[in-house]
Amino acid sequence: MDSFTKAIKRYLEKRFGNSIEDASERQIYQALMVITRDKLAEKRYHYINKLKESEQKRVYYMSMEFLVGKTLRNNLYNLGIESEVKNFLSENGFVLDKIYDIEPDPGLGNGGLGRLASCYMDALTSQEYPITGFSILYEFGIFKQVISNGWQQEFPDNWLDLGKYGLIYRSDEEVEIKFYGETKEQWTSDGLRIKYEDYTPIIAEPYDLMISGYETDAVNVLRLWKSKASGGFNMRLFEQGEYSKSVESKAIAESISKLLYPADDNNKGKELRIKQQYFFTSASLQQIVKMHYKAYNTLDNLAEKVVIHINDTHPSLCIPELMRILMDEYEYSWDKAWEITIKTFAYTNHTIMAEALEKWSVDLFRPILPRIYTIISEINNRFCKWCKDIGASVDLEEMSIIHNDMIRMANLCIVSSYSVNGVSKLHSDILKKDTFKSFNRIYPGKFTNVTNGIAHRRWLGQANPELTKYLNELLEVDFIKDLSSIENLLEYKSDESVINNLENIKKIKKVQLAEYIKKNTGLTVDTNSIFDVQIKRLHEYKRQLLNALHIIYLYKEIKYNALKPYPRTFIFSAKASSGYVMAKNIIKLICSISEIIEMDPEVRKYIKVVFLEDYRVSLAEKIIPAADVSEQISQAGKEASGTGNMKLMLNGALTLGTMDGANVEIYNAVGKDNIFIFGLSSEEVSDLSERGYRSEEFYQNSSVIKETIDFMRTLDNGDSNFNYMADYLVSRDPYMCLADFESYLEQQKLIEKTYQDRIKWGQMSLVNIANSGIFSADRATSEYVKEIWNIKKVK
Ligand code: GL4
Repeated sequence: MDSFTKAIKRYLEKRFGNSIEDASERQIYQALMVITRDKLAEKRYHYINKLKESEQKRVYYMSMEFLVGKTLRNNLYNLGIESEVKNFLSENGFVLDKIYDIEPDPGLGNGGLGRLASCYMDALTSQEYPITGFSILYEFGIFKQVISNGWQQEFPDNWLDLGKYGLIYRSDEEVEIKFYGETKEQWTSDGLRIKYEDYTPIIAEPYDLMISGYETDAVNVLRLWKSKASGGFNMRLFEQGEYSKSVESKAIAESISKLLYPADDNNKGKELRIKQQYFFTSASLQQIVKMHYKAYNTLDNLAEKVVIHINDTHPSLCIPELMRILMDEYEYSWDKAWEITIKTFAYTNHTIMAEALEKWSVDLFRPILPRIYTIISEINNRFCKWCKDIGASVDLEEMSIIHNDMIRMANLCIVSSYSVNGVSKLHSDILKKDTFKSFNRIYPGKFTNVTNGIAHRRWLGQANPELTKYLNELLEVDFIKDLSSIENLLEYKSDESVINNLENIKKIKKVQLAEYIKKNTGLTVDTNSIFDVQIKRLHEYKRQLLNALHIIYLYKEIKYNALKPYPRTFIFSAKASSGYVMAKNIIKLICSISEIIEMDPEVRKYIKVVFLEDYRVSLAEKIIPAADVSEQISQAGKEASGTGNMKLMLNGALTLGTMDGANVEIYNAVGKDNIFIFGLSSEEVSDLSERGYRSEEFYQNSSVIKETIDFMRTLDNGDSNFNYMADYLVSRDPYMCLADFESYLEQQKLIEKTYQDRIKWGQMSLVNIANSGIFSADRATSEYVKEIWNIKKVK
């Protein structure tokens, strides 16, 4: 530790010519980032040497997204030096929390899928498993959201400006990626060889982010690739005065890693997206193969020493890329290359939403990646032939990789991986029984489940130090090391003083959040009110609209039926993909409700609506510990798992949810008396869909629905979109908000009643915290380790 503080002083002197007394916060920030990074790099050196010596199997985790969150606090916490650094800084007049605020959130992901990847990197590192993440160094991560007059606006997020200090540039490991051009078959004395001509080369530059683990010597790496033109700018054009042309190819090349696509759960066949996918998978595969060959002098044992995990289909071009490298660069035959390939890949599916299952049109794809296209096409031919040979009565319409001139990436992944998993029990069952049922028939045993998990060290240890400290003292077990031991809390279920202490901690977190709300929105919220929270991407299937409809109902009842409900603060935070019009309309609706209530002194005594802009990891860390109610109200069958549900439970919020995704497992863990469940089940949703859902019938047949929607229309003032949304609900309502409305209302009433019984609520909250152990990412990753990857800790 002494050396750490010395290093800070030395850095300030050398870099800025400043002693710590004269340093600015910004300089302290930079010093802490760089010194922490270098300390981790040093640890990494020892760790990687052990790993190399042991010649053990490693995992490479491919993901288009890693929603890393701020790194500095996480690293100091994991290194166990946070409080010393805090004291050292405070002796010198600095507040560590203010230094943390300077760091931007590396927003290299959209939502759950990206955050899951980061939780897994953290958990695996804490457990000393050898894993390397691969992704793209997006210059602009997920956009910054600003709400203006209720409408979402997007602004670029230039996170590298201050975020770059955490990265290490590895100029020695650049690779070249080839796009366009033509492939020619050539017969040589060694047989058929592929010659690739007239291609456009792009360089991938590697940047490493050190991933620290909790109280461990392990340090893993997230490698992020940045694109750059091969050969820089065109000097001849520049000399001729053609300045903009001279840098054109450079600009095109660099556009590849310019920006993260801000769409979650939908797939638009964009050319740049294909380029991004191939860019990072090719760069990563080339590096993996090169390293492996260097270590073993052969690739025959690749599958024994390497697992490549494909996080959703976005990195699926890894598969044909490995085939290409094996055949075109290392001269393997098709059969031998295929044998290695299908033993190397494992694939996780994260969604069954049809619009999110990636498909590429052959016309778009083939010119960009001609060689890769031929390989996919050959994989498909052989697969279809194999199906016929085994005589399986299989449905090739459903299973063929290329169908109607579209390449179906999920099918490619299933055919080419040895393991396919879903992310909750329900989701994995749907994959087997429905979405991929024919595949499940011909590949018995290939499909499995690993229910998601979360990095509790971040989501409890760091986000809620007050609760962590209290539980540590109370339980006398290191539940941060092993979350399963948190179940000891159950012993205190009848201990009123414990219930009171938990309630007091919740209150502290609510006060902190209320301050943030005041500062950022100007709204004053009552910290004695129920904090009812829905925070996640804005998607119709997640049904923020159902939540809004309930608030409109309460408004009507308070205003016209003298209802005096227990006070509630509805807190929303959500980004909408920039092209998603309906999602933006829902944000506008929520903001309009908030405004109307705020203007009405009669109503605002009871209910308030807060929309916090720019949802991101660091904001989630502020909201989650303060939540009383966790809204997990997706249409059943649509949310593959959810992970926010787990984070909220861990912090003592009670779930109000449908039987969807991991809610089902939360229900099983806490029991029916400690959760609020409503709505149609996923089978009921399917049945109703098949029969033909008509929301208008629900509107006509239920007076409460009718009155609420009719009232909603009266709120329209021309600038708001109440009428528009009312029409939408009555005429379309694709996710069946109206079908579930009454049962949702019933559970909301029960919540209100239960909350007022402070002991009962406290006990329910305690039971939730105590049963959250199984949702640790340590548990989830251990299942990957044992059931899928078969790797060992680095000792
Ligand atoms: C998602 C699912 O929508 C979400 O339910 C799940 O928790 C997450 C991680 O498995 O993956 N799939 C996509 S796409 N985005 C997600 O957040």
